Amino acid sequence: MTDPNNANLFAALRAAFPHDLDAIAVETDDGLYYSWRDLDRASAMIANLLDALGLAAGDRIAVQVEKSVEAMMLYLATLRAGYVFLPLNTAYREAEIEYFIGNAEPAVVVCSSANADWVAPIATAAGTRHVFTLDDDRKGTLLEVAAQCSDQHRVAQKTPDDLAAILYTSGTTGRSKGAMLTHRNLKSNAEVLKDYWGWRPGADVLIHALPIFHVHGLFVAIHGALISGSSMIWLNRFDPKRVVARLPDATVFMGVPTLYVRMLAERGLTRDACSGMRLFIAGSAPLLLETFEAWRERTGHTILERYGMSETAMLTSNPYSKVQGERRGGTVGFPLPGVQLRVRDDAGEPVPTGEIGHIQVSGPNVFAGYWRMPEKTKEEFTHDGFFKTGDVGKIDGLGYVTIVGRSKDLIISGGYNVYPAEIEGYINEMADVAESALVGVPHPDFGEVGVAIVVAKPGAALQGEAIIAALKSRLANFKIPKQCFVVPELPRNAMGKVQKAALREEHKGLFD
Ligand code: MLC
Ligand code: AMP
Repeated sequence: MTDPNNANLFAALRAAFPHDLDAIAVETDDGLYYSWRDLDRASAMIANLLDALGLAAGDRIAVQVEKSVEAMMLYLATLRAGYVFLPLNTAYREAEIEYFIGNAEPAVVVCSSANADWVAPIATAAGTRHVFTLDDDRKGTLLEVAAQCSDQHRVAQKTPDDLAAILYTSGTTGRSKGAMLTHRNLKSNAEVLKDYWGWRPGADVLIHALPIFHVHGLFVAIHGALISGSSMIWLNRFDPKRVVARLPDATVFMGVPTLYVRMLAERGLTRDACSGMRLFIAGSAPLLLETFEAWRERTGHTILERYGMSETAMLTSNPYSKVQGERRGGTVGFPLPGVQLRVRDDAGEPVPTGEIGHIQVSGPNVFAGYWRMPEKTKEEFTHDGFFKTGDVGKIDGLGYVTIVGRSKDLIISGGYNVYPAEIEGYINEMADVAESALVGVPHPDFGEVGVAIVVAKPGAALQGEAIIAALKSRLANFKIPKQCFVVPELPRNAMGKVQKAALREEHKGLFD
């Protein structure tokens, strides 16, 4: 039933479903079971619903819903029907959603029924023709309408260059940009990781505890399990106790470093609990060496750290098998097969082995450009076609890549990106504010968090708490600075540029 000449990622995922379609594909932590046949039928029904809307090729399906297996089915259905999936963080508020929907002009918006009263008007104003709801309790208009549709659906024919998804990311600077990912990008990465991480068709069980609106939970985790015909234990929310309790039933776990830090605080995390586990994978933010070592000490397992980004999916990985080398804490391993990764200096020239420079990459996984931003796209690629990641790092003599920092002004907090310019923009708009700076400082739980330093207009009285309260009504919760200080002036260098390094240094011990 699947056509090997179809580049549609769904065709590759579907082809890997086990022969026994009645076997369990997903078990939710609250006791629901979904078979492979359920995934096939439900994705067919939702795909038929999308097809019946008379959408054009390339139309975007924007989705801001709580995590659920049905939300994953909507993703699979979008691929299957050949449209472009546009996932949105559930924490985003009105101004953020207005920007994404206005920019992407989706034909369909799917939101939770709790948010429909404000999301639907934003969508309608942007020209979206169809708004559905989908909740995490298997309710909502999307499923009501899909229930009327056939459960037979022919997978849409796609070329490798057709778009499969758009992920909004701030890239290296400025306002959020939609990274356009093709079926080739996603499929090639899924196939490479299947081999590299030794996925065992039908035999692995992944604990899926990440959100499904970013690369890590949506692509790396879901594709990894499905393309190897492996089942998942599904948690709608990360809960360290529940993950630890389910380890004996699983073989693979993936998480951002915060998840590992929180699991280490659980007494139930023991060698015994992990004895059936094959692989722990970490990424999306730097894994501290102390977490890497504490994990090995406690569980006997060495975490495999890998590195990627929205524009490229996965780029590097520590080795899975000993034959390839050891897993080195503090490094992100080797470029994956098919990925070219190089380090260049400010002038774009190669740097000697072991020296620090800008990381540039190319390969079948590297995105097709930023949505409707050809100029920005051009700026982010070198003349010979390498993407400038905005990460700063080095490659040692054995080929291990280490990320040492970022040239992009980005804070990664608990695995979510926070762009200082965006938050500063909101603070600077406040009536009594003259200027502000947001810097990232170390945090024991989130790795790094934002701290705002604000200067009041002459004569104005400002309170840090009031600034934080005002931001809370407008921005996603993870972007809210954890502290806000009002100061007489910001430190500047001779050129008049705010010295963020000095501010970071001053506040680095805030959360010790
Ligand atoms: C929640 N909070 C955060 C936060 N998450 N603050 C800073 N950074 C974060 N990441 C704050 C909320 O604002 C709130 O504050 C309080 O914590 C409780 O909120 P919550 O929603 O109940 O938090 P919790 O469920 O504990 O979430 C923490 C988390 C979550 C670590 C489980 O952030 C998470 O799932 N992170 C994973 C992100 C991810 O998947 N990244 C992959 C990106 S892909 P208050 O003050 O309101 O109480 C990528 C590419 C690649 O980068 O390489 O993979
Ligand atoms: P995003 O834009 O959300 O896709 O975030 C991608 C960024 O996360 C990368 O450019 C890196 O800065 C960072 N990142 C991802 N994985 C790692 C890692 N293992 N170590 C350090 N930084 C990482």
